[in-house]
Amino acid sequence: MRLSAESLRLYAVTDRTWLNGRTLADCVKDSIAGGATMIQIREKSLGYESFKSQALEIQAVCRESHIPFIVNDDVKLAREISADGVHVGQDDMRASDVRKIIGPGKILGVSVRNADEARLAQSHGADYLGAGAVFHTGTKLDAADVSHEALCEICEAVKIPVVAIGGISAKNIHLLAGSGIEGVAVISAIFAQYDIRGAARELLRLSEKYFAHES
Ligand code: TZP
Ligand code: MG
Repeated sequence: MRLSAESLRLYAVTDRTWLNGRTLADCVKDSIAGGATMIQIREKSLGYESFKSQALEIQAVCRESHIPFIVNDDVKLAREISADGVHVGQDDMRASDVRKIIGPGKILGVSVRNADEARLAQSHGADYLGAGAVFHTGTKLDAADVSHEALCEICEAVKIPVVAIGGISAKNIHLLAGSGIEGVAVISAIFAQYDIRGAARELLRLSEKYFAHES
């Protein structure tokens, strides 16, 4: 599946912390019903087999909705189950090595914190970048801060699309307007909500308002 700017408008990244009796697949379905445009499975506490079975369930949900399904960190699993793509951080496998493993037709996302990392990731074959944390987040405790200025520099430095991540909610998303991002990647503002569908709907509305532009 090809990556479009629209796919990056509301990138929902999973976290099983707030399931409250719901299944992850149901939460993902709700997020898509609300308007999530791309899904990443990111589950740091699951062993390989559980991660794989969750990934297969979420992949089926994404296929039904025709939206890209991305696996966090685990490049081999992404290849094994033929996910639409994989997302790696600066401490994971090098983007150029990931690209060799997944091939040219898959989506490769890379987390970056500054313009140098952004340029390097682009030259290593990244299709999109995740830049953050742009706001304070309780979800990733070791996240580095990316200032508004640094976010603008990242967007300026590369031709590939950039999404912001970290502490983004309906209350602060407007502060990212004008930075050059194509959309937002969100965990708790969707998956920690009781009304996942409503939360996603409002975030998509705001993301389209601030980041959809003729390109
Ligand atoms: N990378 C940088 S911040 C972050 C990740 C994975 C966590 C984002 O979670 P939330 O709940 O949207 O702040
Ligand atoms: Mg990682």
